[in-house]
Amino acid sequence: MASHNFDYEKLSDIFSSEIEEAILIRCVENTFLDLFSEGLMNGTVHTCVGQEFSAVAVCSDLNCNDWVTSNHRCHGHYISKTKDWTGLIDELMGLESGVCKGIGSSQHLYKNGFLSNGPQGSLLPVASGIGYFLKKSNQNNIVISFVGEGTLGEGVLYESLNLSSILDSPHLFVLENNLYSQSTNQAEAISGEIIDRPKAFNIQTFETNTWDLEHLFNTVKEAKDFVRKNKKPVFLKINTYRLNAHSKSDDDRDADEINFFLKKDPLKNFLDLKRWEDFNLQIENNIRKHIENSDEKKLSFNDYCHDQLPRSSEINEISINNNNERMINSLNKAYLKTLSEGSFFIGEDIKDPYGGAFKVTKGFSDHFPDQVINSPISESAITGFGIGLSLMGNKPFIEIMFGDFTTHIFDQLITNASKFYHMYAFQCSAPVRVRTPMGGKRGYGPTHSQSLEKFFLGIDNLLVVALTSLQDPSNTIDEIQKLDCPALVIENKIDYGKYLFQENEFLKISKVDEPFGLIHATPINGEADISIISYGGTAREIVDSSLEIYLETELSIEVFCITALHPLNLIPILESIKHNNIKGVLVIEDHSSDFGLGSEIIAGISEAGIDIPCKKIGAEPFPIPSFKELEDKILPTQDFIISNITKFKDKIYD
Ligand SMILES: Cc1ncc(C[n+]2csc(CCOP(=O)(O)OP(=O)(O)O)c2C)c(N)n1
Repeated sequence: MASHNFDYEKLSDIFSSEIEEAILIRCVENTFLDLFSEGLMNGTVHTCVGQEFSAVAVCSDLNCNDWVTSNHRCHGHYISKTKDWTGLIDELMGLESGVCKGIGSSQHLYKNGFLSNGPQGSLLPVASGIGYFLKKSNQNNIVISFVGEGTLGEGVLYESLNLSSILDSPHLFVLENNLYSQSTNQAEAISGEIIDRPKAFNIQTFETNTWDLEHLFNTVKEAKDFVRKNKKPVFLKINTYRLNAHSKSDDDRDADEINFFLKKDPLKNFLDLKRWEDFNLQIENNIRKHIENSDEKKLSFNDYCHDQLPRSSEINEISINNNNERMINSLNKAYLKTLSEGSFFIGEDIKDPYGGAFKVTKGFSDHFPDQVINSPISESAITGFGIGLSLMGNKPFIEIMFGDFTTHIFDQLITNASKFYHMYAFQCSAPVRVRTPMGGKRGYGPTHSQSLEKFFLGIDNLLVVALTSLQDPSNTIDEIQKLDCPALVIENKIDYGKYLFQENEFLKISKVDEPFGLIHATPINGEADISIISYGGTAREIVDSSLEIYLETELSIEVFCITALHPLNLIPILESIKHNNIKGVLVIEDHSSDFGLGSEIIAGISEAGIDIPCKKIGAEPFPIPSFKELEDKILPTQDFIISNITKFKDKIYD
């Protein structure tokens, strides 16, 4: 529609406060470009010049408890939702007075129900979870997610549309269609009609643009009212155009095309009027004064460098007395307790009567029907959804049916859960818990038998815990629930059916190092020759095999079973090895041993100056075959362990 069709004088009266906000956004964006070109800012910036009225229409009149998630082009959304333009400027200038103390800068903002992140689409399932929580807590609030049309290429967007639709999350998806994804014209990236996509999920759609302001404001209001009233998702497509480069100066678009949109830009047309020209100057002046008077203070290294992971330094041995029950029952009871404390459980096929592929969640939905959600096969989205719930104060458990499928959740754990605490300057936490069974020895073959934990070890601010039937898991799960960091909780398929360990005539076990309790199995008679370090179901197998190991190798073993794989506290193990005259250390892992936990442990022993033979063994480095004879040769079985210890013995007594 050509610009002369609109009466900008008349529109000035109808939308005066909205125009003021749009001018403020444009001035702030232009200031950022100036500061960058003067070398006064670090990193990058994506301005929304040309798109401002989208932000103003969607965010300017929200309730304070409504939520907004956004992407890399988030400044306009942020200003409209929070009105905090000074905090935004300070943030991009890297100042402690910035909304996230200068840590997040342009793309990573968090304040009063607003959050943005750079990786496209990653916050959509988080928003879905936030919306669901708002609805469940009977709040008449909604959540809004902004994406660009380029993000239609991301799978998690469709998982999120589906999840929000199925669960009736009051979630407004706003697609800002500016025709380009960075340098790519949408004709090259998008097939079919955009608006048909949400319709396939039975989601109500609306469409408008940033040139016809009356249509824009009316349509946006209708869309928001629909979400609020019906507690259902809506998809709103806003056609628009960015007048600046994608980020600072990268623009290959046709100059005639840019000029065409410049002429019809409503803000440019308003700024041609004296009234708005004056207002613009006043805002520019305010911004300049703010920058001139800004406090130069920056966050210190010491104030930044702390995380939420449990670190213990006390060595404290307590004996373990397990009930005579199966691991699966103790797990079931321990998790049931967290339900009684309010946690949500989300996963595929977890509701009764099925109760989960391995039956860990049996009985949960019967007892707590409102807290147990059967999900679609959408591991990435349900993890994001759980992160959304966790931002709202819940400590939910997400079940990934087989550990193998944790490959799908990598992005949510790294991009969102593990980072939120730091990148949003300690203003929020994402205590989501992902629980999953790892491991083979059940013939499930190459994609249902893996132990993938090594890929998650060392992710900053992510707790990784491996449960084991050597001890009742309830205490560990209680401890996890006290923490505010995200956690990956590894169960083990072959461990589920075992009875919790009862002291045998050969080994006694105790717990060292609260709170998670490194488990120490020591020979009842006499001292150990070698230490074996392992975790999870494999540690249980080693402890069960201790007599056979002794009879075959004539070596007396002690076993350390590590519960917290990350953060790894080696101090009690190192102290014990030093003081008990241990002659060698063998680390046994479920996965192939290259670049894994064993490498870390042996590095720790070496760094501590303990000069004894060490060896790591694990699965052979090939996909795990299904048929038993070959699976037994690939995974660390009792025979394999005994033959390795025999070889290791020669090395020790060389
Ligand atoms: C997962 C992911 N892949 C790639 C990028 C790099 N990137 C940043 S912005 C962008 C274009 C996004 O286009 P669109 O979603 O249409 O939003 P617009 O920039 O047009 O506002 C790309 C590819 C990213 N941030 N995240």
